[in-house]
Amino acid sequence: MVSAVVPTPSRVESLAKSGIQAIPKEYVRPQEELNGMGNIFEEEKKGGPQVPTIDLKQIDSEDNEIRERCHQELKKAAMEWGVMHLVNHGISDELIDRVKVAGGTFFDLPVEEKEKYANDQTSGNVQGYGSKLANSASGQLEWEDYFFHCVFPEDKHDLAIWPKTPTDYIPATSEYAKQIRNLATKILAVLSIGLGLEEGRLEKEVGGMEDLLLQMKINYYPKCPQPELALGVEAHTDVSALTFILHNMVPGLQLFYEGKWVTAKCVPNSIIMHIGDTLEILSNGKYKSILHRGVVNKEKVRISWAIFCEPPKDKIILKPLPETVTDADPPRFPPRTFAQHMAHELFKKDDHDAADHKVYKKDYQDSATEQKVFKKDDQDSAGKQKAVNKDNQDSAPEQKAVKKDEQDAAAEHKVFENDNQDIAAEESK
Ligand SMILES: O=C(O)CCC(=O)C(=O)O
Ligand SMILES: [Fe+2]
Repeated sequence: MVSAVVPTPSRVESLAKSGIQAIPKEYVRPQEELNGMGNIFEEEKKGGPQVPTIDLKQIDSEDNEIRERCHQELKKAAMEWGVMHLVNHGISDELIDRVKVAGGTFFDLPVEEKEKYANDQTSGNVQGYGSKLANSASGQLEWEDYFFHCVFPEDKHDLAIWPKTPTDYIPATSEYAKQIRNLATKILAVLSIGLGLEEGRLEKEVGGMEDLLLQMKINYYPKCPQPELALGVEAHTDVSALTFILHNMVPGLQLFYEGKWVTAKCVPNSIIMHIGDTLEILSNGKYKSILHRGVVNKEKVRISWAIFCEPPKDKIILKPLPETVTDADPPRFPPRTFAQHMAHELFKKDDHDAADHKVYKKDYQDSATEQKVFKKDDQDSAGKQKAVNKDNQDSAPEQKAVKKDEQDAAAEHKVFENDNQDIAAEESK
């Protein structure tokens, strides 16, 4: 007997290539999330506040005044926006082109070839080729496929799971990761000085050369027949210390700045850098981790290459550094390991209590009350932890994978996938 059930392609690329004119309902975001989502090419041209561009040419200048000016600009952007375009970052255009060609060539392979690298989220392994699976919290999906793997340090990356085609993928991506790692050290030094700390302090606080883990996520956003209804990556903050992003010059990144979605322009030869939650916590909120999302379009495939620089999951307790705390500015964040922080982000997402959603919204929009917010979070967290554990036991495989991922540093993007559908919903209320 022929089954009447047509299997839904699990890859967004296959769905996009099937010629559908309307996207399946799982990809249609709730109305509240769709505010400010006009045509991304039009949005990119708009005036108004712009993501700052920081020129790093003088980051190491021997001239104190010139060096200082560069450091001040970086610090200001980290405090006001928490995201910036870095230019003259010291990584050659040739190497960046190789990374983009390698990732692009891999994604040009037929889906069946890429499936050989498919991850197994049901067993908690998110490394490899994947797409978001429906989760019990919302059943909502994202209009993207991705490739996710650890790229640094070398003793923690598993070359066996990296794409073998094209042959330049491994050399180009490894070399780029090494250079990003060195750039991270320089940036962390400037941000340390910006807080009045010794220049090596933040580097040490996030794990140093041995323990800071760099994970690459190549986001592949196929053309979408109804881009005004979908999101490539839903609204989230990065949990990392720093994130570095390349893209193929197709607009799509939006930042939630001063209550409005701002579209990042495509700046040639730049690397986008985000301050993540880890540095926001260590600096007691002085450096910002900005809410952002990925928007899709009808005309062009978009690809971005994000490298998340993450502290080790259990070794370090993240909390505001004593030097960033005063009587007038007490700790805004309770002590948590990185794994606990990721789990906490996850429950904020999973919690259907309307009052808690308001608290979440306040986290991002009202720094004056942030302190109270976290106090309340802490009082509630014991109860919530139970709720989440239970959720994970009886819900879809993906959520189980996420639970397991709390023990697995590869989890970061799972948190993205789960944590923020509700923030965007909240902010538009
Ligand atoms: O595609 C982008 O520009 C952003 C993707 C992103 O935010 C992420 O992967 O965390
Ligand atoms: Fe992100």
